[in-house]
Amino acid sequence: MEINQEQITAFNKDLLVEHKENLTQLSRKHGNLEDIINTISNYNIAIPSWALGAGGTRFGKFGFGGEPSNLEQKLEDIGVINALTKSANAVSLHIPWDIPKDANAIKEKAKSLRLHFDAMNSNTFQDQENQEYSYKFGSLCHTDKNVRDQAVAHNKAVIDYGVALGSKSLTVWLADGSNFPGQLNFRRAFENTLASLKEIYAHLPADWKLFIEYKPYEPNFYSMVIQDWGTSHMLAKDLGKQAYTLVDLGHHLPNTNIEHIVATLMTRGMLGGFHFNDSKYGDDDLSVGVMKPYQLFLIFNELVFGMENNPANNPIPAWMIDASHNLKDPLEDLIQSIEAIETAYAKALLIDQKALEEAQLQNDVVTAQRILQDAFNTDVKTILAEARLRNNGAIDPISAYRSLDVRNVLIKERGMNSTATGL
Ligand SMILES: [Mn+2]
Repeated sequence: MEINQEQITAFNKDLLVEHKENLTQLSRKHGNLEDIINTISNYNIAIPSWALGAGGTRFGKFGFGGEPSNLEQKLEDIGVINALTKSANAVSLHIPWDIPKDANAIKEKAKSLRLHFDAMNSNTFQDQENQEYSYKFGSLCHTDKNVRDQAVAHNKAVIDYGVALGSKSLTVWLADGSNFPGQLNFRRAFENTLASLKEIYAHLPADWKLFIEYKPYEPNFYSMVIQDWGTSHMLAKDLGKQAYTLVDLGHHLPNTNIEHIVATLMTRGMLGGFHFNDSKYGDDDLSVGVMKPYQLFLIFNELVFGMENNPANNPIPAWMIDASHNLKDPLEDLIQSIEAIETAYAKALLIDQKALEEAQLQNDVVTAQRILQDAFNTDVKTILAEARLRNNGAIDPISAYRSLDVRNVLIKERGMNSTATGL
């Protein structure tokens, strides 16, 4: 299914007058909003190819109709999200779940939907059919060189797929670790991982980046080889200038001060990628902003400050939604996540940075808190709607999605029992 411009324009028609009134009111209160509207209208977040189907848990998976059953259909679904939000113009591919059989045809398909390929993702956390060696006891860290070689070769192959599609980066997340004390020699596992990563790094084209994602626990519950940002940072530093740390919001122990980590990494130009989701307890992969919107806003405060004050030359992070959709229609869930991300971003852009710095220098704690909370408490829905409108997107994407009856159209096209590859 493809959504055309006439459908969106027709949907917007009824909402236009009220929207313009809201915008006038908001501008009267907050002054010139042009810069913020422009920043939001230029902002895009990659959608991972595994996010378009029903997500599973350890206990079950409940499908819904019309899931995309091949890569072309996944691109079409991202095309729908992008047509409505104008904020999702990239796809992040997972190999081997979504191996492009004909790279040129897939590239053309993406181009026709005005999409491009963001970071590639390798997978050495599962065994694939016909695989010679098992990753049961790790991949890049494994005690057996044969297993490490196989995992390195897989990552190199993922880079090659990405080159063919025009991607410019590889994200490595490892499930490697141990479940029991004594199972793994921490230092040997670290050194093996570094040596394997060096081989992968050597295969990177000169204009590519390597993102190293960390996670404190799960699937291993005693130790993870790349457990935290410090370990990721050490590995990236040892690899070289093209390697960066990737922050996934769900990959932290409860109550970790993630905004502080973001600021620290940006001090050294080491923040390369960012995975959005939300959680109540662990790596819950819930819709972005559904549990801790204030934390997300504080993270964006650091991102905005870091991007505006950037002597360490951080790249613009590779943004991606990394959530799972067990209950909601994934397309609606992704649209909600995009809105939550842009809400936090727009609110962070409203912060009066000069006044905040002044308050900090005066140690005026009360004023500093007020500046943040005033920005957080501003309703920025209208800013987001205006940003979408200027790109010919929908004023209210979820309502547009429902009024166009997208899910039922997809069910008619693909049937009730189609399933997407992924976890
Ligand atoms: Mn992630």
